[in-house]
Amino acid sequence: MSDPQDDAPAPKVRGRLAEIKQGWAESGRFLTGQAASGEQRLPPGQHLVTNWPILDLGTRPRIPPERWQLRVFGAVEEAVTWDWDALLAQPQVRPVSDIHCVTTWSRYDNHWEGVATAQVLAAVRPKPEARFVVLHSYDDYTTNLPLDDFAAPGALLAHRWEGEALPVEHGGPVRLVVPHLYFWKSAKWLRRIEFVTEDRRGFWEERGYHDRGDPWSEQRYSEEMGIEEARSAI
Ligand SMILES: Nc1nc2c(c(=O)[nH]1)N[C@H]1C(S)=C(S)[C@@H](COP(=O)(O)O)O[C@H]1N2
Ligand SMILES: [Mo]
Repeated sequence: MSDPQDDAPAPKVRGRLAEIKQGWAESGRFLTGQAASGEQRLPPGQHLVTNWPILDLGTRPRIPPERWQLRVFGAVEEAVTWDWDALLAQPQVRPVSDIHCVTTWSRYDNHWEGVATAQVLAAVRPKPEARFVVLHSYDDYTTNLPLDDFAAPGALLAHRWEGEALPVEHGGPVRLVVPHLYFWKSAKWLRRIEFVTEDRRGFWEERGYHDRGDPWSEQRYSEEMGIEEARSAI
């Protein structure tokens, strides 16, 4: 099945916040250079918040659940398209996890509900050569993940948060949640999941964010930028 958006150009950075964040990526803002120590729950350079900030490119697509569809395709044995009913017909999980955003806020104990990414793998059966996943969203945002990170325990396609339908501004009807990586990897308004054999950078990864984004080793920005250069730019 071909999707008319497959060759769509990169979305415009519309919001002021997105512009500011792109500037931060370019200047290496928020790099502390500290290493994460042992048992601490808060990754280095992060501070705790109790609200839930909203971050995106400034376009918040409103997709009613009855019009929402997810295409899962690429290097898989069996591509599938799930509509809302098909998503709800999958086994549901209710993990609790912390959010760590590259802009330095973290939010503890988020109660999610949805479909484990492991269940997505079981449905499509990635080919042996599939090594990365590209997420495509309804706002044309993209982000990339190694297959192992996508499939990690705790990762899910979330449609509920704290017992309520996931709010539109946080990516409803359905978003990805990959709690062990910075939150830019958790695509909101999820539309397509593409399994690929070679890594392909997404929206922020192309603009100076780290390819993997592990908060515990402060993988905020691309190594190509150089940590000294990044720090001296703060
Ligand atoms: N589709 C889409 N997903 C996205 C983004 C976006 O702009 N579009 N922004 C990312 C970034 S940078 C962050 S920090 C989180 C923010 O999620 P929140 O607004 O629910 O806190 O969403 C991520 N997922
Ligand atoms: Mo972010």
